[in-house]
Amino acid sequence: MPIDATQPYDDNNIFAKILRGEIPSAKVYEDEWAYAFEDINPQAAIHTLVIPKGRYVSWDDFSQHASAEEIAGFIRAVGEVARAKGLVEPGYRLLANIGGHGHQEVPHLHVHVFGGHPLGPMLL
Ligand code: IU
Repeated sequence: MPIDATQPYDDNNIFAKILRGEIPSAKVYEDEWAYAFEDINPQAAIHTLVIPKGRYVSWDDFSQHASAEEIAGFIRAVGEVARAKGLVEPGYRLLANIGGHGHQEVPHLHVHVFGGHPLGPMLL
């Protein structure tokens, strides 16, 4: 079920539990600002999720309330993940779903990193 992106942050959401190490995840990258792990239900050969360490429900929440340092750190981390996965030369795709129409299912901001083969035109 998609979430309401205007809801307050829920510390019991599954990605909060992954960040706290309460639920295992296949870690790809971590720094001060972000944590990245393999999507449990991959939609491409490479499908990694990057999440900010801060408590942000969605892109809307993050873009309004995160500090400039957090925003810069998170965006740099997404680039680091793509480089760590060897995706820069062949290319890759980033996606963030936001709220109901965006079909966001987990209420902690995440950016999907897709790659590993030609992805074709973007389909909704
Ligand atoms: P969405 O953008 O909120 O729709 O994407 C949620 C993603 O989180 C989706 O690709 C799931 O496969 C993925 N995921 C996960 O990797 N581990 C989990 O425990 C759960 C969802 I729940």
